Amino acid sequence: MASNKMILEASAKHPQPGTAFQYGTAGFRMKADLLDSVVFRVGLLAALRSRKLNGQTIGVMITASHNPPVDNGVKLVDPMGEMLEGSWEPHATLLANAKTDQELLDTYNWLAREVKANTDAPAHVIFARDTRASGPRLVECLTDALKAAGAEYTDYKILTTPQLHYLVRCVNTKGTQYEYGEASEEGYYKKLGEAFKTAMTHRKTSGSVTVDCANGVGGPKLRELIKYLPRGAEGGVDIKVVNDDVVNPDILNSNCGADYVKTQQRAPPSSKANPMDRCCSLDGDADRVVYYFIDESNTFRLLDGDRIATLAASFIRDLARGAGLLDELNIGVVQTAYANGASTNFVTQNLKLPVVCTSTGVKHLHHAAMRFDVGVYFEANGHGTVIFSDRALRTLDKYEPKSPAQHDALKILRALTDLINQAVGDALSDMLLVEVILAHKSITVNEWLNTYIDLPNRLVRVEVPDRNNFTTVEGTAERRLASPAKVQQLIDELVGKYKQGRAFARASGTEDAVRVYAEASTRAEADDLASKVAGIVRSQAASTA
Ligand code: NG1
Ligand code: ZN
Repeated sequence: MASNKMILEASAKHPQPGTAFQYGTAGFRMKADLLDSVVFRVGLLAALRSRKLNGQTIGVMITASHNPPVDNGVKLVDPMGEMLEGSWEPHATLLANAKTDQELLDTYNWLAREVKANTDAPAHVIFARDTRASGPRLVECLTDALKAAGAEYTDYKILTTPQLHYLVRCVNTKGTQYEYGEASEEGYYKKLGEAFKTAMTHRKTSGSVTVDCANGVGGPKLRELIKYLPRGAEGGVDIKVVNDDVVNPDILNSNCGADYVKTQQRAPPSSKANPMDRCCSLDGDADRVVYYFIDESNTFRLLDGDRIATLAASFIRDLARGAGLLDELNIGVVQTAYANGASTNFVTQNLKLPVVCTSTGVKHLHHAAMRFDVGVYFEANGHGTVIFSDRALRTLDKYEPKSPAQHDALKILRALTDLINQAVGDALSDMLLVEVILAHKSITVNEWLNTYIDLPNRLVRVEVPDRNNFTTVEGTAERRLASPAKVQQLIDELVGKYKQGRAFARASGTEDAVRVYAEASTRAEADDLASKVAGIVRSQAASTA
């Protein structure tokens, strides 16, 4: 039973450090030593959220993903394994910013009344953390809150972010017609392993795949997953695990991992890959993956989230056609404005599938993907998944194939619904998906790359006095600025001068900066456009400061 006194006493152990916090795209994320009070308060909110949702289980993940080892973060997972509902993000911010223990308690009780949650009703919370050194301390902050709030909880120790999302969904669907899987870490490996085996029937991968695990939680978890997968010789895959040192927490995400590879446009310096070797990198909590290789002229070649999305969309479309279901299933791709224009053209013109563009942040993509029967969504940085609607699952379930070829295609499609994490983008699951597709299409990474040619592009980070001065026009998926006045007009005039030019600027949701993206028909033009738009942003930011 929760009591005001218990909350006050527990809160006194975790005072607010006088910092202003905001629950953003990635939850709360910053230097770990500032996070004790934040994690404590997130614990209170998790209990409240569970109570509001009739005692359904809420997840709390402690991780800072691709950020440096000194950082940490915390985010909430809703009952079906999706991100916290947007309307609750301000509640998290409000609790995190209460200055004193008494103000926190008052805010908590006010919030409970506001959302109509009975603070004495049962509450269930499960949580996990990545491999960061600050994790155990933050877990104590969390459990202090859960005890004080009278919530029942289970500590799943160290997991990847997508594994926790999987568990939340399993727990909440147990015993229903939507039962997602066995609610245990082993259940996760078994589900992926079996689906992979089925999807690989009569296929084999060529060579091996080297997986850089960013020295994060993905390393030990991938090693575990491998035990459930057939090897290459058995019609499976040979996986070489590298950068999987989690004993020394200081090397997490350091010179390796998906974020390094994507932003530096190069393989980790430690890479021993030979030309044409298939490689991929996970990020620190294993919810992102990007592929790459070194080509025969020793040039680094990246296959990012856009490439995974186009590969998956093309494969699923072919399977749906093969099964005789192309007209039954509404398949679509969801991207953000950062997706390379060539990938968008490939999907609409070659695959003849619809593309929807949303604001940055996977929750927006996930939401838009839910409007399709099969929604493929990826951010260029490698975070994404493919979700199947209930209608799609029912269609696949009851369909009677009319030929052996239809039977085979249907079998693979059904296996994909289990292989692909339906709750959230999952690097381990996405990596197996890519391996399955490359094996089915019998293509190399080079052939995958040559499906279409990317437009040269450049992403620039511009530091400004106040990024909040940069607001976007509603309904444009952050592709047009509403303020500062005139800035969009200046960008438009400039873009018109470049062949295949496209550029936009928006305030980052995770850093104190404005990001400028530009693409054009040549490298020189893309670079020039990006630097000129950055110049406009800088001068407009200065004149409004
Ligand atoms: P911001 O800082 O809002 O651009 C970045 C990434 C997003 C997303 C979030 C959360 C880019 C251009 N932006 O958002 O894709 O992943 O971080 O981590 O990569
Ligand atoms: Zn991540």
